[in-house]
Amino acid sequence: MKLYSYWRSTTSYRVRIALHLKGVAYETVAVDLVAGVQASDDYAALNPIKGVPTLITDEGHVITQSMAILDYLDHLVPNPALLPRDDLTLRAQVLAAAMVFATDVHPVNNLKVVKKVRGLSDEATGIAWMQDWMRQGFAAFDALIARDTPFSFGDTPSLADICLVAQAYNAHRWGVDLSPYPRLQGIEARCLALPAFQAAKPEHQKDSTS
Ligand SMILES: N[C@@H](CCC(=O)N[C@@H](CS)C(=O)NCC(=O)O)C(=O)O
Repeated sequence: MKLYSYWRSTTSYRVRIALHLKGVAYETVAVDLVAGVQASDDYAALNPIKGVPTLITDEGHVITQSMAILDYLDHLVPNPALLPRDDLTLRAQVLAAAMVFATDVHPVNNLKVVKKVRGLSDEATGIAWMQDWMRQGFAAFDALIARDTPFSFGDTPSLADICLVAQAYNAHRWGVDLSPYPRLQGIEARCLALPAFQAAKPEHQKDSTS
């Protein structure tokens, strides 16, 4: 498979984790978001909303939207499962926690949105904007997950953990203190101890400039 990805993109990070967890071989095509490559005609023809990631399947099909790609991968390679299959309530709860980051935090903190906020105000306001949405998201996620499991909902990482780890990367990047959420810090550490999460880390990508 081919993954159009940017090393620091949290949505790309989510998909990289899943590809590694499921042992799917892929090649990375780096999309330089800082240079604006996502808005080029060639890339927009693949991904009309002009964001990463985009997955090209082995059959040559194009899949956009990180959550749709994760769903595809979870069905293509069922084990390890990213979402519970038998317990429908638990499945919805895991999905709901993941969506705190995927649909409440990420969209308002996306590069193009923060650029607009900065344009209307200044750099410091843009950073405070991101920090505020992240803090609200971490507090909500912390309240939604199970209380006494190694990962957010069980003994193995789920979609919720994938979204948490990617969002936590952005929190570290933008100076959001996670110490008010010791459970989330513990889960992040347990995830990052796993080879799949290590391989997917932004700083381990070939387009990393860190
Ligand atoms: N909802 C989309 C969002 C994709 C997206 O916009 N990703 C960010 C990087 S995390 C991006 O490419 N931003 C480009 C921009 O804002 O110009 C997804 O989950 O795939």
